Amino acid sequence: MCTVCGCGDAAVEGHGHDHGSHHHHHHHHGHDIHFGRGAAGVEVGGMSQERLVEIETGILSENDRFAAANRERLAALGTYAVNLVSSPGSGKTTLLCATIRAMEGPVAVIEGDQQTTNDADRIRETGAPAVQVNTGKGCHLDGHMVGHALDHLEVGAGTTLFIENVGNLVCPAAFDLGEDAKVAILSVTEGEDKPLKYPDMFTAARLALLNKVDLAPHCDVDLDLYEANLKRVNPGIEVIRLSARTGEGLGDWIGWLRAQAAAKRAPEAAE
Ligand SMILES: Nc1nc2c(ncn2[C@@H]2O[C@H](COP(=O)(O)OP(=O)(O)OP(=O)(O)O)[C@@H](O)[C@H]2O)c(=O)[nH]1
Ligand SMILES: [Mg+2]
Repeated sequence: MCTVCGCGDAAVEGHGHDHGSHHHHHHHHGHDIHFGRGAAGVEVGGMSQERLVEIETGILSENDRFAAANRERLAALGTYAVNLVSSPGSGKTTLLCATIRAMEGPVAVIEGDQQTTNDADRIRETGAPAVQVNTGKGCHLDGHMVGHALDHLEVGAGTTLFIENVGNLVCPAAFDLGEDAKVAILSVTEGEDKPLKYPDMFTAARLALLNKVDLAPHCDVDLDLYEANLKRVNPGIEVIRLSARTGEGLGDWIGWLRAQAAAKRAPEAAE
């Protein structure tokens, strides 16, 4: 759990416990330590597991109320929304700019960063409307922030709303914003083991975009293993390999968005 946001949803959502080990500490050579095996999925010095679960449940249920209101509002407007989550620098903004330039139909963007309006400025250069949300010490967007940002955007039937979350592979996983899908972006330079080391994010995501494939020949990266590790954490996750720089795979991603938005408008027809 981070002391700013209190996130760490393992206990609340009932997953994330015991990632694969039935060994006790003293069975390990090298004295490895795991602080995430209690009911709260996390330890904070001086606090009981029960108190931690209580705090997390309070924060997340409050967030869920705002997220539900956003979801209702977006459904009434006929707007499809994705929440883009990733570590810093995986290419969210670059990919968004390329996506906006390549896709048809209206878009709107909410940009989350601790500081600066750099990313909203980059989005506005494409001609798309964007609202920057600065979180200060906050490490993720929450439902309340997104509700306020929506007040400053014109979204309507057929609009695709992109929410670029704060670059952070941990905390944004726990916070529903009212989106239709979380989409995780990973870049080939980060290493194939990231899904295994930060599983909550990839459990929460419906689609993983494996970005910067143009750099794969320069990295010691095994793309098949990268994909296998994603499916180990989340067997249902879809994966698209792409490059925001060369445009490779961009059509598949835009096709995915189009299909998801169509399924939201006419759920029975999409079956
Ligand atoms: N070679 C290559 N570089 C890329 C690609 N996509 C993004 N980059 C570069 O990666 C760097 C980070 O890209 P951003 O789009 O700012 O990443 P971000 O995820 O929005 O970063 P934060 O918002 O700070 O978390 C920039 O230098 C981009 O030019 C790609 O597909 N290939
Ligand atoms: Mg960015």
